[in-house]
Formats: sequence, structure tokens, C-alpha cells
Amino acid sequence: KPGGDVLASLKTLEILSESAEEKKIIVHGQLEGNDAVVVLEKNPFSKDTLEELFTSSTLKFDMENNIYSSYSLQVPLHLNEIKTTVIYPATEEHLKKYRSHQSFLVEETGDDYQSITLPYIQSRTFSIQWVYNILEKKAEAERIVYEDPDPKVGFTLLPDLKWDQKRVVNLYLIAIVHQRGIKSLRDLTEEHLPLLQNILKKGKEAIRTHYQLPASKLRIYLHYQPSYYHLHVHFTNLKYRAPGCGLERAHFLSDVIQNLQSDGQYYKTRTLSFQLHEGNGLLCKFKEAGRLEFR
Ligand code: M7G
Repeated sequence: KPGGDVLASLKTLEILSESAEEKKIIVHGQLEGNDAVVVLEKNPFSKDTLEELFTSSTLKFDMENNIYSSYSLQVPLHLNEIKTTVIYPATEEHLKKYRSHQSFLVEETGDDYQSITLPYIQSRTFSIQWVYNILEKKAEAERIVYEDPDPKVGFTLLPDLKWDQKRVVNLYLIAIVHQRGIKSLRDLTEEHLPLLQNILKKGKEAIRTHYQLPASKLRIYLHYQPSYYHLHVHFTNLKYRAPGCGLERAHFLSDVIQNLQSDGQYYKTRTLSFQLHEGNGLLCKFKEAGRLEFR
């Protein structure tokens, strides 16, 4: 196992990924001619060491303005340790797994949807059998939290695959509509308003009843692009930053309803923006069609 001062002889070849938000950097390097992956991650603060931190550190002045001032706090080394994971020797698979892919913003017009996205979705063989299994009670029937069986405005609400159901802090449910053939946000028109309003109202009520979580603590949204093209709505705890709950993919259900109320063709005609990663099939189609700006 590499230990001690072994990182001193690491020859850095490439930064596989870095994130200021997660305070993390992943390096591909070489040790004695073999590939290594080193993951460096700053540790979160702990209440238990705060007092020691305050009493044994020095403030280095940076700037001040009125009642505001900023410093860098010089702390004893043992209070500023960096969590480090070493994979050695690392294989090509490891490098691939840790290498972050560039992402691009796609601005899809209504015409782009018809000429690029729709043919792409239709050409894919990505199965949504799991959705039909849920609707037909062939799978996960015992997990259903609420169901409205109406063929037009009905839906099934159940825990998302990503939620272990142990703690409400990361509550994550999905409402799957009974109607088939509504692929995504793009298919919605004013005729779907009763369906969307029903999901919003009854989904909130069911979650309040089952988990004592009021609507003001919920983030309720659709993804565009989704991974599965059968209309479904995500219900997550507002406190929990679920993957894909941010601006790059989430459309709040309440906004969707209001947009359709003011223009029934809103989602057929508007340009919708989303982020796609290098290597994504749809991204390739947008590139081929010359619909991405590179300069
Ligand atoms: P999406 O917006 O189409 O794509 O959401 P995303 O996965 O990129 O977010 C589909 C949602 O369905 C995701 O939150 C998945 O975790 C969830 N999901 C996927 N599968 C295959 C299942 C499943 O078999 N059961 C349940 N309960 N949820 C699933």
C-alpha cells in the first residue's frame, strides 16, 4: 500500500475531475510507472472540534468594509486533514469511471424537437417495461403510496428507486401517469391540465398523510430531458438536493401548469434548454445537425 510521503513521487498526468462545490479533486498520476488515481476531498466541519479550532488558529486579515470583514483562518494541520483515496495500480476502467465528461447546453426549439429529438427518442430501444409493471401491479405493488385509477387523470405514486424509505429527510417519490403515450413535457397541452392539477393536489395530500410532510417542504418537478419517456413527476424533500433537481433539468409542476394555462401550446413551441454530457447520443444528433455553438 502506498503510504508516508509516496505522493511526493506521484507524477501528475491529468486532472480527471474537479469540483469547487464538493471541495474535491481527482488526479490521474503515475507511481513507479504504474497508473494511479488519487481522490482528494476536504473534510466537512464537525461541531466537536470547533472549540479547538477557534482556540488554536490565527486569523489572517483579507479585507474589510463597514461591518463586514474577511480572513483566511490558519489552522493546525491535524484540523485540516484531507480525505484521500488511492487506487493503485489503476486500470483504464478506473480512469474512465473517474474522468468527468464535458457538458454542453442544448437550446432545443420546437422545430429541433420534431426534427432531431423525436426521431432520436423513437429510434431508441430503452425499455420502459418497469413503468408498465408498476401500472399493472406486476412489480412494486406493495410499495404504492397512493393511486388514482382514473384512466384520464389517474396516476400511481410510489417511492423512487433512489430512496431507501428509511428517512424522510431524503424523501423521493414519483407519480407515474396512467395514460400511455405522453412522452414528456413536450407532449403537454392545455388538455392535460386536469391531469397535472390532479397529480399536484392529490400527490401533496398523500405525502402529507403518509409522511407528515406538508406541501411547503416539497420540491415537485418534471425532468426535461427525462431518461424514461413516459410522463412522471418527481416529489422530493425540499431539504434534499436530489440529483437532477436543479436548474439544468427540473421544471416545477406548478410552473408547468401556469405556463399551459396562459398558452396551451407553450411546450410545443418554446425553446427548452438542458444540459447533456459528452458521449450522449442526443448530443451527437444536435452536433451533427449543426445546432451546437462551439465558439
Ligand atoms: P427521469 O427523469 O426519467 O430520469 O426519472 P433520471 O433517472 O435521469 O432522473 C426516472 C425516475 O424513475 C428516476 O428518479 C429513477 O430513480 C426512477 N426509477 C427508475 N427505475 C428503473 C425505477 C424502478 O424500477 N422503480 C422505481 N420505483 N423507480 C425507478
